[in-house]
Amino acid sequence: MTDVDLRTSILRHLTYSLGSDADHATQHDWRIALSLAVRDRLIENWHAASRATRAVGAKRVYYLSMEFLIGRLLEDAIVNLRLEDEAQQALTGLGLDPVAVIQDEPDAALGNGGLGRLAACFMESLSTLGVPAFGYGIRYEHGLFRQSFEEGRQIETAEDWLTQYHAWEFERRDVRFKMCFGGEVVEEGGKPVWHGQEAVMAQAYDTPVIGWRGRWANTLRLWSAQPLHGFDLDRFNRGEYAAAAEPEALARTISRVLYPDDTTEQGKELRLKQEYFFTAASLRDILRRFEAEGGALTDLPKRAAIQLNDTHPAIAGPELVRLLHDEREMPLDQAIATARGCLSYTNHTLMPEALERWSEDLMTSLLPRHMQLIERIDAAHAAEQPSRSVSLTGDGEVRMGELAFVMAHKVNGVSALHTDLMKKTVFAELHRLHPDRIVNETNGVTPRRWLLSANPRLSGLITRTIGEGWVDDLEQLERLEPSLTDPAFLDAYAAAKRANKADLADWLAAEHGVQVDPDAMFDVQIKRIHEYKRQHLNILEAIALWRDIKANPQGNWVPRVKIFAGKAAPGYFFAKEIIRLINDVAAVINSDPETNRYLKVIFLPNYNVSLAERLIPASDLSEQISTAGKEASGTGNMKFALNGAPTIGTLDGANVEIRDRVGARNFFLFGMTADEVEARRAVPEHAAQAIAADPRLSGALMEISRGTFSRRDRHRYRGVVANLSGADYFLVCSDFTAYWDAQRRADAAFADADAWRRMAACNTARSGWFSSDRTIRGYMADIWDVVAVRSGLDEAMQPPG
Ligand code: CJB
Repeated sequence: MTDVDLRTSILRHLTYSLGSDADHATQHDWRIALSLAVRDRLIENWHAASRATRAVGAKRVYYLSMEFLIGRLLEDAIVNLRLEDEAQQALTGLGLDPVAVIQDEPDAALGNGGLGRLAACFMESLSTLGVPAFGYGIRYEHGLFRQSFEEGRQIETAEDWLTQYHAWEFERRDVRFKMCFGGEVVEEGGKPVWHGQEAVMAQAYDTPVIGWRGRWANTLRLWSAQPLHGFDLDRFNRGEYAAAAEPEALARTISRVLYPDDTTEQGKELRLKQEYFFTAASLRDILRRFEAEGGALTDLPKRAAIQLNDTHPAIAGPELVRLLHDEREMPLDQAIATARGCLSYTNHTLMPEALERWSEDLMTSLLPRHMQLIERIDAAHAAEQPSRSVSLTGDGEVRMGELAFVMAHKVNGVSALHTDLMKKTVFAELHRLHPDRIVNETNGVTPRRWLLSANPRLSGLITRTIGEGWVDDLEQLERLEPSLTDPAFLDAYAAAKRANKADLADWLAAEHGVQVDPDAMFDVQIKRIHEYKRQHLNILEAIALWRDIKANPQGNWVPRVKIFAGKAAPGYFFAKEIIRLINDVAAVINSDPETNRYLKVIFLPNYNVSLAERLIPASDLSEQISTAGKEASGTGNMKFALNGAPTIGTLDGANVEIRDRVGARNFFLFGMTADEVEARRAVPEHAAQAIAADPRLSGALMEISRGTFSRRDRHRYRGVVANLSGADYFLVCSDFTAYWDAQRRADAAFADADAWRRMAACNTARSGWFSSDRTIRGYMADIWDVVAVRSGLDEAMQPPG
């Protein structure tokens, strides 16, 4: 149906795909009809991309990830296919509100945070660059939980995006594999053979991922767990109604829910099952494709680059060895070398609690053959080391980080600082043994979603100023540099930001009943709630500022709106206390008539990709205030800089590289460095010292202690205060004074409107390097050894639309 205009196509889908008509259609019907009409426009290029890949026998990238935080897909497709105007006209012509139709789509929240969103940006960049790629993951029935607040507390409810018809996926009934767990390994004909005990079917669902201008599309293939045999009719006929459905329910459990833990490993059996389930199904699919195309198995590394996104798919090492050695009779050493030639591993955190370890008992009972192979791999690796200092197992556990490292030909960190710390800390020994294995690939974000689509006012201005080339060559933003001294450009830049802020203020009033002044500074911290990210440092500063304003209400205060959003892992008590504290503080401060012209605090519920798209273009100040050495990279920091919100931040993760690029004068730096953090922790009573030295800090803590924010429950935050004034592992108190000072520098800078808009525009002009297109080019050259296929084939493909 690509031969007709979009309006006709929408109406046809409404009639023939949905069985509805214009008089009765709901918003949902219109949204699905539009989605199908847009989808029609990309299918031919999607097929052409796989034909072109097969025709040249190209090497493919396989990105294995437990999480793909893709958000809404309709607007992304419309933007990448350049259908904005046509869609707008078609919808308004049909009497519909385009924004409402687009926003009717639920977010696909198949991820927790940065790691999953990075995978989604990478998929889009791979398609934009025309690199043949598959993303492999799990089709969770329930993505990340929905968050609401009850008396300030986080309440979690199940997310159910799949209860609505999902217009973007195709079930592939011909792509399904039987996956086994448990059982035993027996010798048969002189070979070990694994007889699994429990089995489920991995069923593939494909979603096309369209690149910029629709020239290329790759596939996101998500596995759903299904029973081998459906419903048990015999049991049903015997009257055992619930039992008849049991096998189905059990099998489906594997792809039922996304684990809501971010950077904390829980060691749950179901989690290991999920990891093995999607990894093994993906490898089987990769081998099936390779074998169908023909070639010697030892050539697999020439045709398949398999990226492990964190350790979650690290079982790929032993599984690929098993498929090659046990099932295809490749000698063990050769199988290990072949697997290593394909595999590479990205580390996303140095936090010890995030590095996965599985008990050997659990591994042996669930994956007995893999446990044997891990021991063989370990022995082969030990034989290479003079001191035999590194082992894949120990204390009854299998170390997945070490396993991934040993089975990968390249291991990468996600920012320069993080990669450096990897070499010095968690992987120091392995780095000594394999000095060429660790490389750095600083993260990036896709400019199509995070600038072009999320911020049409700013992207329109940029395009009017330097043309449209920046969209897939983001470093062209440098060409804005001469305009940074052009008052007309800066006026237009400031007007775009002001209009975005006014939209946000309207939305806050309409949806959340809070009034904010669009001329106040919008100071935004949005990310997972975690002690290392230090939302509590931010709220302590808010309390101190409130007290200062109260002490001098006639002062020359710079009005601020502090906006927070983010979810805490349901089992992470302290993070949930931070959420409650922020909500409690907001309630008191926002209702204080003496101060609320100057200071408001808002915690928006249910942070997700769509909320980020709404907030970032309307932000003035980006809070990136983690304890140095803890945030591997950050990617929100890049989105803010690109959208003209200068950072207040520590020298952590990619902040370091952002500051290098935007310039020290356009970045509010504060706090200890990673080295200083280590030294400071060793100082006895460091928190007490810091509190004694800063009356604002002690005043803010005292205010919490005396119950100002505790409603009827005076001791509510006793634990929080005890933590901060005691061990204070994340050094909130020790960094407080420097943070306060940096905030006042930000106030002074904001008060000079001309200087501020130049600073904001500088951030945009100098953030072009943080495109995920650049990151993917780095992986292609340093890790995958793949080339784009698109070039030269564009002509042969269908032009979009
Ligand atoms: N990260 O989101 C997660 N989950 C984890 O389990 C471990 C790390 C984040 O990954 C991002 C992408 O690399 C980083 O930018 C971020 O610093 C890190 O916390």
